[in-house]
Amino acid sequence: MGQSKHLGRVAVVGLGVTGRAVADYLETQKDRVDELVLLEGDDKVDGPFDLIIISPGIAPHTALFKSARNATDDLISEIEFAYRESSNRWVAITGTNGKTTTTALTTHLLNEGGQEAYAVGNIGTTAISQIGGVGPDAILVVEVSSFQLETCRNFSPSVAAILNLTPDHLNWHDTLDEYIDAKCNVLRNLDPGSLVLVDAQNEYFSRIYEQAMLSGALVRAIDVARLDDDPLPPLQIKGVHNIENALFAREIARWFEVDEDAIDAALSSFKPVRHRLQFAGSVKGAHWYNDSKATNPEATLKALRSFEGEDLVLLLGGRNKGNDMHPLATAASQVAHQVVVFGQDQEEIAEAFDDTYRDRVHRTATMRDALLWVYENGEDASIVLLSPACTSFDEFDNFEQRGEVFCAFAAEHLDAE
Ligand code: UMA
Repeated sequence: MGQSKHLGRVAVVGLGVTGRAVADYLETQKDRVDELVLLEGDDKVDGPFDLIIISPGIAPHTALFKSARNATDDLISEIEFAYRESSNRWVAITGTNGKTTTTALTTHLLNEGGQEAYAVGNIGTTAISQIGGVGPDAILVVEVSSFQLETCRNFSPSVAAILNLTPDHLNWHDTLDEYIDAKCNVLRNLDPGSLVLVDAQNEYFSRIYEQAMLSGALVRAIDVARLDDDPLPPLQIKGVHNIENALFAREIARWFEVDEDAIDAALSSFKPVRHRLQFAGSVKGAHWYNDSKATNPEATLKALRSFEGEDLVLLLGGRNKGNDMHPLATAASQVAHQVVVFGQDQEEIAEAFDDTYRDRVHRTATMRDALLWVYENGEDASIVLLSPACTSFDEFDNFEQRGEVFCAFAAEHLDAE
């Protein structure tokens, strides 16, 4: 806990949510900083620096990242920096999908169980902006992305949960191996008394389990197949993946000694996170769901699995992050009867769906057009699902805005009660 350590010459690279929060924090620590340099975009880092805090969106293969690496011996993420600056206990939640819900749910269970806990990290609130205002016993529950883990060095959470892992972000990490390694970075510095939770159903389970065992911490496998032995109370969040999320969150709450009654009550009172299979209302007899947070095919697939047996129209598209859409197209055909593809990469996506769907693939220029198309042509559907499998940046500022537009459209056309 180096709260009073002299920081020397410091650079903050990337000035989005992360960079600005770090810069604000450093402003409050002026006596520990000799010089503060803020950089982004086409800038190059010209060192040497004692410390560089780099934003998660800047990938290791970029010139900016490489120049930062050459300019210091201490290139770290904002999570690592916040960890060094705080003396709190941390719970790290990582994985490909389900991180945000599990982070929010874990925080809810701890708070309802009488503990002071905060949800931080990739979920949207930076850790560094919170550490000054929390009590000494507070628990920081951090949703941590592979981008952030790549530049963690000493980060040692009390609990590390690795939810499912599937190929994602391969335009940021060079290979799947690197992606898995970055996720396993969360295990690197664990104390023997800490807890690791891994997903027993995951494709890469044995590899992750092995690494977890090497960490020396206590390792537990979370297995949704054994739910009958230890059932959950009724949940407001939908889908098998949310059962998995709830099992992880419950195990973490138990580890912090929240009592069973409080856990059950909190599991039942937890409401879905916005933009994550969020019910937006009934329009012309169909239930409309906003799953705008699904920015990769695996997340979309998970959403689809929640609706097996329904007559579903799937809305997807936007800007693809380099993912192969063929496996999604094949799997989707079990659930989605029609597909509306929109946005920048619609050609590539629609082609992947054409083989299985033929004339049941419809193309529209934008998501807004897709909504109108469904409204006019989707009469037979019981479910309308926006789960884009792509980022939103071709049409919107972010996935939140995309989801809000979807919900606003549904709200305007709601069936009478
Ligand atoms: N920038 C460059 N060069 C680059 C890339 C970015 O200069 O090559 C600059 C941009 O000009 C901009 C800044 O860096 O000024 C943007 O930083 P950023 O892209 O790292 O994003 P932040 O605004 O700092 O938000 C980040 C996370 N974003 C990413 O990891 C891409 C947010 O997660 C997170 O909520 C926030 O920190 C707080 O921790 C979003 C996300 O999309 C939700 N995450 C990915 C995901 O969930 O799939 C990992």
